[in-house]
Amino acid sequence: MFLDTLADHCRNQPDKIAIQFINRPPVTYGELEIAVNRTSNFLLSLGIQPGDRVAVQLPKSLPFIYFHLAAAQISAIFLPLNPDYPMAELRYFLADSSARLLFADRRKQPEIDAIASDLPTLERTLFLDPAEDWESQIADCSAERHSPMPTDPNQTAMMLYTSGTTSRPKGALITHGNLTANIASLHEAWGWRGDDMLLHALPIFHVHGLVVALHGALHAGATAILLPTFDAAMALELLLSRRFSVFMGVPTMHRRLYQLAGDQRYDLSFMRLITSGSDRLPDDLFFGYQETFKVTLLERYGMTETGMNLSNPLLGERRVGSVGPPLPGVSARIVDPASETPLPDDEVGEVQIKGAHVFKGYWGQPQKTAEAFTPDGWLRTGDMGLREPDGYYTLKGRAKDLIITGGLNVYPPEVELALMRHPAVAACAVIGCPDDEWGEQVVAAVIPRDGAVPNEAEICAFCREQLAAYKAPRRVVFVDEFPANALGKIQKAKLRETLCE
Ligand code: MCA
Repeated sequence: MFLDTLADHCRNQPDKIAIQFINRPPVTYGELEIAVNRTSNFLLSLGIQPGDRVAVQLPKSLPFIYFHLAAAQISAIFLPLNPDYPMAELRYFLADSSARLLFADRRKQPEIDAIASDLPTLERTLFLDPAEDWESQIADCSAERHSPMPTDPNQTAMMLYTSGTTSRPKGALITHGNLTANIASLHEAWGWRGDDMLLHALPIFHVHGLVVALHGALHAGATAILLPTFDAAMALELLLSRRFSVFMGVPTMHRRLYQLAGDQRYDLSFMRLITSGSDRLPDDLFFGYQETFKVTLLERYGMTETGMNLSNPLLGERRVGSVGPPLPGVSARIVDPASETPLPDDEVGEVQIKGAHVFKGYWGQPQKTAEAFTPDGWLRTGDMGLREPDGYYTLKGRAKDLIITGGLNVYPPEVELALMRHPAVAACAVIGCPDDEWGEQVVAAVIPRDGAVPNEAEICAFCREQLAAYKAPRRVVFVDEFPANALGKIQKAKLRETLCE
């Protein structure tokens, strides 16, 4: 399993650097093992049992990584939360998951203390300053492992919340077996090596940054250098230092690097792997990157419920606009969305996925879990696509109305719910409008209440109090009515035509 491979690296190469935050002291594999064991023992001393949910809402930091690995090691369920979630969202995730323990940023203590009384299952919140030295706080805990490593592949390692177009966010349960299967197939497909150096600039509360990037490097016994947040100028300077062999990003990050380069030409061809994912890679960026950096981006396709499914090859053609063939151990098919019968090549249908990497279900939602799978066990991704005769897949659309901005999914109903709480809003509809930098931007169309004089900035700010910043509308347009079909249902495609510039 993934944790066993990591333990082997810790034993076999204790002096090698495992992770290092930029401009901070490095952490070797030997030190990582000690810190994770101490953190595990700390969690055990708090009474954390297998299956308990351990929530973490901290910036990208060493303690975050230790809590993650330690929770997984003692068979607890790690629940990472975006530091940007305001209290309304945080309260929902903590209540729904009935987390027993929360690690949070000390700066948020007053706000979190205020919601804690609504959360009877949350026994304890520990506040940390992420910059402070966590290791010294657990120096009294034993550096030996005192609990058996998880051996059941069906044991849940972490849960990650994903939204839906019709429901509140659901906790996707990712097992140790899922993580192990996914990382093994990526290891094979992307040729991870012990001497790889990863520049890690992604957030680590998602599968992309946590599993694909960080686990990828640790599973290989390689070194990950982490930026706490993405800074294009710093990332470009580091990439040009010729130290790195692997870098992973979302199109918005690649767009910023490309724009930063301007007319300059750079040679990053010494890097063996630069990936793009979480949103479709625009063709102009694919070609522009090639010209500017002498690198062909490798586009791949994944989702929270599965980790990575499809990927352009490391060697061989990285095809523009395509997400490549299935990864080793992954089965994919294209079906007619109505009958769910497989379609011939080149015909567009729903992408369905099967494999040991596919999650086991949604926390406490057997009905939603059942709906996610076909009777014979294929995961319904909700994404549309086609298979070319040579086995490459191309995505052709996504679950109805889903917006992707900067590589993050936004589901309009969540935003609409927030907007409807505003006294000046009589009705609203949220859409994504194309945007060069972000892929899409969240735009709200609002019908004001009679007599109300709503203000765009104030409505945006109102949403941000309830929603993470990336979900809040960037633009609010006031309208008298919405385009609707005969049944009165808002036609969002028409709305996009009129409102997107
Ligand atoms: C930040 N902001 C955003 C986003 N990120 N708004 C919309 N969409 C976003 N994604 C807000 C900030 O709060 C800020 O608001 C304003 O935009 C500008 O912030 P800025 O500093 O420019 O942004 P940033 O902090 O540099 O972040 C941009 C980013 C980031 C680096 C592209 O969004 C990011 O790291 N995205 C990667 C997401 C990711 O890892 N996705 C994987 C999930 P204000 O100025 O008003 O305060 S999907 C996944 O895991 C599956 C498995 C997969 O296939 O990968």
